[in-house]
Amino acid sequence: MSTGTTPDAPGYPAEFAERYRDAGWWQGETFGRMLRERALAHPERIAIVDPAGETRRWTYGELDERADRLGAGLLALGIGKGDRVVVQLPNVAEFFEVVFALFRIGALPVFALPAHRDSEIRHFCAFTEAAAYVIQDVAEGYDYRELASRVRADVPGLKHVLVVGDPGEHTALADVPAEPVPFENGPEPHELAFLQLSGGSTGVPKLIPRTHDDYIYSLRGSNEICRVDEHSVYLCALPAAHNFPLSSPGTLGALYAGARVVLAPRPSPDVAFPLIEREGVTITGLVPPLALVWTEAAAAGTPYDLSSLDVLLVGGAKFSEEAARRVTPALGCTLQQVFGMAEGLVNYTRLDDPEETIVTTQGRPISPDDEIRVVDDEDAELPVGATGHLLTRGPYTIRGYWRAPEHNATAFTADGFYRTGDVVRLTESGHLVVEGRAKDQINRGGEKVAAEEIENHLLAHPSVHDAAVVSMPDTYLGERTCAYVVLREGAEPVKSPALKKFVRERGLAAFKIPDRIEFVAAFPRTGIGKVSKKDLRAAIAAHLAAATEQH
Ligand code: OOB
Repeated sequence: MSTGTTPDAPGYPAEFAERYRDAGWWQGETFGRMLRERALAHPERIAIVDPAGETRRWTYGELDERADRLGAGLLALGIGKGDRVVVQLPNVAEFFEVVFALFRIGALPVFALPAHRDSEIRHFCAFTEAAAYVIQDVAEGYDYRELASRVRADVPGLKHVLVVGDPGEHTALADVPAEPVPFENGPEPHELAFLQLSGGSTGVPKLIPRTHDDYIYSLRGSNEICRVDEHSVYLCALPAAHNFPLSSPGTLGALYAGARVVLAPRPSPDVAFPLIEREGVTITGLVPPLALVWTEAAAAGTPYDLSSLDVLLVGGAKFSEEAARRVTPALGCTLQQVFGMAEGLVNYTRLDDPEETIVTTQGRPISPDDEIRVVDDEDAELPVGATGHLLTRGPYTIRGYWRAPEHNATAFTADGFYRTGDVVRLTESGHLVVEGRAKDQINRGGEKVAAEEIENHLLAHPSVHDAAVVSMPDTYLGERTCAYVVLREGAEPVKSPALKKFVRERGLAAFKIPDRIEFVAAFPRTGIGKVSKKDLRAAIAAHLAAATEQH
């Protein structure tokens, strides 16, 4: 039996697929059928609450019908099974209408983030040969219709731009739905459901092919561990398209459980706290910098009643032990650390773990079939307690990126383990502690920046001879980006603000613009002549520490 292998990406070898089915991890579900079953079981129950403007409350029945009607309309536009559709929406109810319509007809959402700009969106549309691109008209003051017009001019294959709100020169999403039709060629459980984005360490973000079977298993597992059931109310405070709020246990986990999803247009306490009180939110997930802001806001005293909140998940970047200890006293809920990745593996501390485990570890895997290896630089397995590279394989971890055979050859071992790029230690209790990172990536409070991607943008400047982007410590975000630049001899000298502006104008997510630029005559080198990023990181860290001491 086929296992999700396509010409575009390797799937699970047959013996593994069989094992995961026999073990009951893969239960032959699809997202389209899952929503239909929930809608039949409890049509009147609220599925989605969108508080922007006049609060909208969509029932399971309504969401199901909308997905059917939009699916029919998309088919009528010529969008069908296997086609890619780049979805770039903020936290609005239509996000779910769109993705479930695509799930139903077997078209693959490509989950862009609202922060992405020309450079990323152009790449996603061109690389995936997208049939359509779905946007909101304007969000947070940014006009996505203009972005779409520019992308369309560059990517002629992109046939449809569908807009939530005022479409301008494009097509209104509201005009697409049609009379429901039977979706005869719907996706099978082992087939792809969507393409998720990797945080990445390469020049452009890689695409992660996830199947219905594997992703739904991660939801079911997450729900059990996070105790999400039909009484839960999940607040989606992070961007809905990201893997963490989507599936850990996230909005899709909540919908799987027949629970309620409340969308926060922004994650700040002034928006989220009143929603927690009004909607009786029981569980939510945040990146560490936001968890700190919430903790401080609650500790300072808030007029809002947060007592419904049972669980706060924190992940996406390392949460410091000191900050972790303050969560429960301030917010009155249980902290659950989550260390996950869009490629698959997700680890959680358990709700009944001892406090020491909750505040000092990043949890343990969802599945008994998640295989964990901690290895040295030569891939030799290390004893429990030693720090090394984390490799993993399992029932919801991909076996290869989409259309990336060369990269796959090094990103995975010959026997299919994914090289996470994370440096970890395994405790006796089987929990993982994240100690660092070997991949060339900066984790800016959960937002991932691939050094090479930014270096390429810097190198496009005529005065730049060489560039090396590294992390620098930051009390709020954990890390920020520092770009070291060597200027071209004899070229027009350029200053930091002008170079940042140059990068910004190339059109990329604001979180990727270097926070700091340092000009140097030459880079430190390693023994074999490579740029020593370790030395650069140490230099900027020392410089910042000295500067703080002087104050
Ligand atoms: C989540 O997914 P991605 O794909 O944006 O980033 C994955 C990477 C990991 O490889 C690791 O480097 C880092 O983010 N990370 C953490 C962490 N959680 C993620 N590093 C330290 N401590 C943690 N708790 O970020 C993601 C996906 C699903 C659930 C949660 C996070």
